[in-house]
Amino acid sequence: MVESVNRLDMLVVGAGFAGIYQLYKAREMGLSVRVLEAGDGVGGTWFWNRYPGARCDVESLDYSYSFSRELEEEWRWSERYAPQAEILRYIEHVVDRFALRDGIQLNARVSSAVFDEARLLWTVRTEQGDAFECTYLVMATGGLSIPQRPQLKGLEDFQGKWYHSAQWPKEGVDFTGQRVALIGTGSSGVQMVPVIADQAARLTVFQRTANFSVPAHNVPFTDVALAAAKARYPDRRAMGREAITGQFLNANTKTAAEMTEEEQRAELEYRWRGAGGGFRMLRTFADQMSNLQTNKMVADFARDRIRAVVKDPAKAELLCPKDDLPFGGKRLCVDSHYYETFNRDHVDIVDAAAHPILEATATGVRTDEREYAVDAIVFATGFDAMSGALKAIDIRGVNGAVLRDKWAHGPTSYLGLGIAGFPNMFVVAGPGSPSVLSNMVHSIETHVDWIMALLRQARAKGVRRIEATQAAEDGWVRRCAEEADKTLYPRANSWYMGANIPGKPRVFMAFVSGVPLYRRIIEDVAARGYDGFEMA
Ligand code: NA7
Repeated sequence: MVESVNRLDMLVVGAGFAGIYQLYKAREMGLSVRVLEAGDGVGGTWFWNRYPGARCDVESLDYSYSFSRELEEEWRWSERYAPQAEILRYIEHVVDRFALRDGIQLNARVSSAVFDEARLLWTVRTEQGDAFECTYLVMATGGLSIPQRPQLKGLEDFQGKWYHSAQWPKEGVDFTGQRVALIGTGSSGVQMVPVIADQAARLTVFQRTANFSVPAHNVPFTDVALAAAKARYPDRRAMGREAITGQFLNANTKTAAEMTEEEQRAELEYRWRGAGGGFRMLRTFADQMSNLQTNKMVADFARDRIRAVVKDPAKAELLCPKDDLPFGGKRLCVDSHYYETFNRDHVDIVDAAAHPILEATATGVRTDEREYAVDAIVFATGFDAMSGALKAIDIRGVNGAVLRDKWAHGPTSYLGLGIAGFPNMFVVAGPGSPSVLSNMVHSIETHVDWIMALLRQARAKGVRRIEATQAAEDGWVRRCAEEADKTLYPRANSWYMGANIPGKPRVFMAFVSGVPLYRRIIEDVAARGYDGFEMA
């Protein structure tokens, strides 16, 4: 049988925020382009993560595309923090509004991508048996798209139902009257707890590490508030661009030492409640992610709030993060009534560090202490973050070099955008960039715009092969490590460090020094004619 191969200028892997914008921009430039998407719908993260309470913890006005003023004007966000279903509707709207649907192939999980040096083409294959050839390959595969679940002995014998937060059934799950075990207290678990508690007869939360969570202060938008916010949209976007996380958080520019105790207290209070909320707490003091003493001040404040809310002192102590975890070292959780939920009689917390879950039984889960009889098990146990999605694909570059092998000791790249040995392949919002520490949509737009400018210039100059040099990549990897080492981030066993996956190399995978500095760096590279890239 002769295999039919589709030839395109560009293939994009993934139809989340990144892939959709990449498609839009590639079409604008007149490229023939297709997006391959594993799911049977668009939306990426927002397609898969349908668990109860799922919402974005970056404010909706920021966590949205900025490329179209009309889109900004016409879309109506209902709340300060948008729920999953609304974000998915927004993405669907964007796809229709910009007539992108015919460029997206669903149910197409990419299994391999192989570079042909002689023809300067990538051959991309899907698990479903399709094959494509393309000049440019853009990996828009997401930082949190490979769900991670502990290999729980006996799960196959469990007679109830079990779920993973990122593989949630489309039809939803009704836990009414059920006894539910929830494993994991990262952002997903923290969002789920209050909602499942409303339905379940009993909710037992298995916590291995207590993380910090701050109140979202989520509110519905009134028409007046939304109109006022939209009138200032360009300013808001401009301030976001200059903010370290790509969203305006009213960062305090003073270190703790530059403030009186009274001022410190007022700053902490402002960020915890009222006009604050959410990630503003990460910007309480300019030095909170570099100075242990300052960080401890924020951490102690947060622990005091937990103790003030949770009435049972034993539960409160368990929910308080330990001293060795810096505030913000693991990604900060943003919640709506998480701690309050533990005041409900039918909600309990189990110390899964002291008493690890050993196995599932036919009727529940067993720790080294006792068995918990449950009807359902919910895994909110996270992802093989950042490098997982690219390592899941068999990517082979120059001379058959395998990306998985190259990344055996941790992901490496130049600027997070290009990888030596893998010409004409670009990564959007991947490791080596600040994206996972930022407003992801902002970082995605920055990356795609940069890639398109590079391709425009390459085409104008007749360049057919673009490849990061090994020296440039080595320099960038060093720089990322040096920047991270100036901070408290590497102290935490976070998914930023790969620490949540047994055996995964322990390296800090993001560029930690913020969106504005990163943008200046990549713009300077462009201005110097893309130094660090070989263009032939
Ligand atoms: P996270 O943040 O990686 O959280 C996963 C949680 O699951 C975390 O509390 C883990 O504990 C826990 N976990 C993982 N494996 C186990 C086992 N075997 N036993 C007990 N507990 C376990 O994933 P999320 O989905 O919540 O959030 C991911 C990102 O999505 C989030 O950061 C936002 O960016 C949005 P640990 O801390 O490793 O001890």
